[in-house]
Amino acid sequence: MRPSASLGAGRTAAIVTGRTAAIVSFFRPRTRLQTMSLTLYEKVGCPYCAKVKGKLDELGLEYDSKLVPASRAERDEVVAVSGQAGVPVLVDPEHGVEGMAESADIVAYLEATYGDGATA
Ligand SMILES: N[C@@H](CCC(=O)N[C@@H](CS)C(=O)NCC(=O)O)C(=O)O
Repeated sequence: MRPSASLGAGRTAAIVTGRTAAIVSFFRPRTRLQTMSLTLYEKVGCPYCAKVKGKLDELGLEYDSKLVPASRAERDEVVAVSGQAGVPVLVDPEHGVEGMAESADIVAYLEATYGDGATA
């Protein structure tokens, strides 16, 4: 008797189902279609920015990176979009996000908007 012959029908079905699910998952797009680009204001060596970039990469999202000046006094552009000088700040015109600050909020937003369970 071959080893596989000793498996019950249910077990065999589970294996087939598991493989099918894996194949379906492989071909399913990881991300939703982006028609307008995301912009991330960031600073070199910024750990909060790295956290957001990790999420963008995980979700396979393309984005434009804008490095802010080291001096807070010179960050006119990021202040104009977000009302404050800290980074990271995300802009997502497609969803009306003009300048979202706070890395935790940005990560949660990206997951909710572009993650597997996205409804937006
Ligand atoms: N709670 C904020 C902290 C962000 C933060 O402290 N960012 C730093 C850069 S890593 C910053 O903007 N510092 C002010 C500065 O660069 O002058 C977040 O999680 O986004």
